[in-house]
Amino acid sequence: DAIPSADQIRITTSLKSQKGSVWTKSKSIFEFWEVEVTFRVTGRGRIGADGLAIWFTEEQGLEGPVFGAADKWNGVGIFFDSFDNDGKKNNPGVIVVGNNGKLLYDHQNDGSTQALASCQRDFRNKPYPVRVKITYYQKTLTVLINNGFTPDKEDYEFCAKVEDMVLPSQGYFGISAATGGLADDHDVLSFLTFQLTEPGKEAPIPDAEIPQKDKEKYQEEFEHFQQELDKKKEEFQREHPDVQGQPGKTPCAFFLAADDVFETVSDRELRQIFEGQNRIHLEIKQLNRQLDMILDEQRKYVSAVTEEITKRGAGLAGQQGQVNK
Ligand SMILES: [Ca+2]
Ligand SMILES: [Ca+2]
Repeated sequence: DAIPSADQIRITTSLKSQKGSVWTKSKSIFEFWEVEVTFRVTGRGRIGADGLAIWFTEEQGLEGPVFGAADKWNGVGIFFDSFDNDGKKNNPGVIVVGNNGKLLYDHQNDGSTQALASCQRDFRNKPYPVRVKITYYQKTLTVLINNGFTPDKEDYEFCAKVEDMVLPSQGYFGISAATGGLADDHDVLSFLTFQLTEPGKEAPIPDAEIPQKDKEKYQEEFEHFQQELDKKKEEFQREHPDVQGQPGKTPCAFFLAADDVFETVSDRELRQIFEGQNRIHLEIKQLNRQLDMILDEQRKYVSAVTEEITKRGAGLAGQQGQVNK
């Protein structure tokens, strides 16, 4: 049910029990690769669902129960799991799950026993889009995240690393998302794939002049339908006239309605906190840089002084030698 628009693709709208996915049209033959994905997960609730997944799989995924895509995939899924199914208070979180086509995803436990690596990050409702950089190089899969606190595109933090990971040599990249009883908007702003080549090795493409990162910007033409969204929303509203506006009858609707009352104020406060944190973050970075410079200066000074002392020591020893004669 992915819905494309000019600058982003809405994988799911914030309606209950939605699924959507988008896949590359052609198989990637890159031995080593990197993907950079920019997305937003937004919802009115303090808790959202279900989450978003980035895939590299042998076949294009069909619709299914694993964050909108099919189970028993062959390849790897990087899951941005919003909802804490097992109640261990470790969501939203990011987990990496590999599959040889036989494993059934353990949704009820947030895949905790199947995770090859994970990190706990709250990627929902951030002032800037969340950026993820996933690198697969010489059997090592690395996940870096810019958590959407800063607009700095290169401000990545380490999230997870899986070594000795064997992935299909060819496959499709994809992104999928799903909502559950609670519902977030899952919007993808960009999805870029790069080929990585070993230093000194030719890229396996006949033409020369292949930069180390071969910019293969994949912008699928999503010719589907903005109108479908409106139609669906209208249908949903017709079928559930009580959800909008009034306090609802189900716990979920009530939760959303209750949140609505405070939305503007808390949103503004949140934004102010985010901006404050961002400034602090930048200040600390600046201080760090200055400290590094000072330490470097000090090192130079200390070594100059040490040199001088050594020289003088040598001179003194020489004088003493003369005196002794
Ligand atoms: Ca979950
Ligand atoms: Ca959990």
